[in-house]
Amino acid sequence: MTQFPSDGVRRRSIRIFGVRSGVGGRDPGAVAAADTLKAAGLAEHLGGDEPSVAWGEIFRPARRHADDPKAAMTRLNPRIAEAVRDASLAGDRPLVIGGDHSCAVGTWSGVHAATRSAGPLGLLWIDAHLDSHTPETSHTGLIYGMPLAALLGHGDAPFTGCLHDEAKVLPQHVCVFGARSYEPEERALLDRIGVRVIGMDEIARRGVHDAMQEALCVVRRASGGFGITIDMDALDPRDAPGVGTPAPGGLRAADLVRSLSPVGEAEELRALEICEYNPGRDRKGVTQRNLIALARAALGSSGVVETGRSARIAVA
Ligand SMILES: [Mn+2]
Repeated sequence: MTQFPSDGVRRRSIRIFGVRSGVGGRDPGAVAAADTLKAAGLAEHLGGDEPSVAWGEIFRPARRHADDPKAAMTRLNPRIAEAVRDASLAGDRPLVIGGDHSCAVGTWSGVHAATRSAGPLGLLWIDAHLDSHTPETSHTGLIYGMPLAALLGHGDAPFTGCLHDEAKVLPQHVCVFGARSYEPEERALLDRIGVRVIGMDEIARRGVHDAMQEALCVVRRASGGFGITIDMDALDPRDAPGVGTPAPGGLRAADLVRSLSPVGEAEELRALEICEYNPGRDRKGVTQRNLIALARAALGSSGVVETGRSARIAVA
């Protein structure tokens, strides 16, 4: 097992990977997210002297698979997974920028490969949707609706078997947060295997902070550390118009930033993934700004040179 710095002052470096692909969804606009964020200075927004932040590879599917999403992601996900695994093993904290959410199979298979000797991995899935269809239950066949099921071991072999032929996360260590738009079949799968789903109706009743406390408890029960994947459509369309599949009635950005800020101090956070940002649909850069704020909150970046654990995120 890799030993990570635990002195409470030095932070792991952040390695950013991009996925230049929207092939898994209905609207391919997420293909432009990584390049747009790189040009907008995402690394600089996250940086300072600590943590150090650097871009790694930006992956893209082979052109010959442009019309075959399953073939495209069958080839691409293991490449993402290997890069994420290697960065994790080197002691870095990967930040993966999708792409549509089908790249989550690669991201979390990679983190799993790096941490499986330490124990199971927890996963917080922040999303308007459940992404838990299998090819048998999907109404559309679109693979961006399937990655969570695949990571739980349900679905097509090329996805469930990415790097290791085993489930990458266990139901008791997964929490879906912010869901409000899904089909009964995918909810039935998650209910049957025992995944905690905290939907928007419950969040509205309890408050974001209280609900997030429970979600973090669920994923932190896993002894191998935990990860967070954020689908930008989890946010209310007022705060994230730049997504391919908007769903009204979502999380307000400031609430989510505030509730994720304590995570920035968590040494057990293995990786962060942010998907489905569609720059072509953004309005006045609001989605991009909120994406950067979420990444800074979850990764504990102050954007200025830090002096240890005292740095905090300023929430507007
Ligand atoms: Mn999603």
